[in-house]
Amino acid sequence: MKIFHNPLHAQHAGRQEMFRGRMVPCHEVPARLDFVLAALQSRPLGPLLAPAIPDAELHAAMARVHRAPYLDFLAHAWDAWVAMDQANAERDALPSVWPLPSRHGFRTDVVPRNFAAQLGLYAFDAGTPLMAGTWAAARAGAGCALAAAKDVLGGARSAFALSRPPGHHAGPDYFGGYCFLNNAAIAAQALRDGGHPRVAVLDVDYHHGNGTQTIFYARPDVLTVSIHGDPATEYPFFLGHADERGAEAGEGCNLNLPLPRGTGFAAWRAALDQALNAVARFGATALVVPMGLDTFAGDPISGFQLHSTDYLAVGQALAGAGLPTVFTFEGGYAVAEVGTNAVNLLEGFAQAV
Ligand code: Q9C
Ligand code: ZN
Repeated sequence: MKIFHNPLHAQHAGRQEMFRGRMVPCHEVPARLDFVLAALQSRPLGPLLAPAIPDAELHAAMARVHRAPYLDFLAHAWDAWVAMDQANAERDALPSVWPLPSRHGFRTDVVPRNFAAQLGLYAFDAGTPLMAGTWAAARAGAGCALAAAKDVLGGARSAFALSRPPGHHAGPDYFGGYCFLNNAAIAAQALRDGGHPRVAVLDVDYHHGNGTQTIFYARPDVLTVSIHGDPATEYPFFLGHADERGAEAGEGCNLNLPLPRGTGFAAWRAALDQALNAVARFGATALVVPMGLDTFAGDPISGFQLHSTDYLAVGQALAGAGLPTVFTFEGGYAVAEVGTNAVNLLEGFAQAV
């Protein structure tokens, strides 16, 4: 399994996120990726590559799943933030005002000139700081996802896009949940465009993959499945319920499997079987796994009870789908354990193949 890692990831290093009225240290830190690299050093799964995708090709792939005005906003966000006030150069950008989209007549069709208001138009939380290197890091990360998809299109059984910031909360034109560009969606769309007629996304992060669901919600050619903490109590709260089944031509092509906080491996594993059955019934010819390790019992912001050895079994079960598979790196905030857990999952997959 080739591992496409993002050499620019550390340029995205948020200092603080807003949590319940206070600023707290960011959970989504560069060390997360370094721990995965360290675990891969002692248990190599394949060559480590830094992808170099030509700019035009990368932009075209991002534009397949994100709207042009949003990509343009991200490309210029840091400069616009500093232009508001030179003192902003010392602080990360976070929104503090929102338009309550689709409620009470707030306008989202007019992009405000005020940049703080633009942040609120394009972000859905105040926990996702944007800084000078965010665009470079996120874009290089999308390059990892695209490179992994191309490797699988070239015949590889699997590939891993080892990148941060993560992606599965980012939608067609918004960021949030520590995510800016939806790497899993970019990979899934690249697999479609490369000739796979039906692609499945099976999201195993603790949090609902709201961005990926939304991007493909009306599409019959991409199945999105997510196993996650029940949004009644867990982030992202406003999407991820079991009755969201897809829309229009995509009716029946979204499956949410919310589980209560506190869920242990036996019940989680049963949900994974349900998810894999849906993937098989759909007739997918390729699979994308947004791989979050925040289902781990020791995760500081999540509520499932998986243990490190369980991830070997998760990888083995995923391999049982028998599909060419792209893995993207999503959440997992027990920083010292995230490398072991990620490599356990991937090793379980690789050894089962
Ligand atoms: N103080 C991913 O796992 N809210 N994103 C956390 C904790 C945001 C998680 C609040 C969680 C986002 C990719
Ligand atoms: Zn998560």
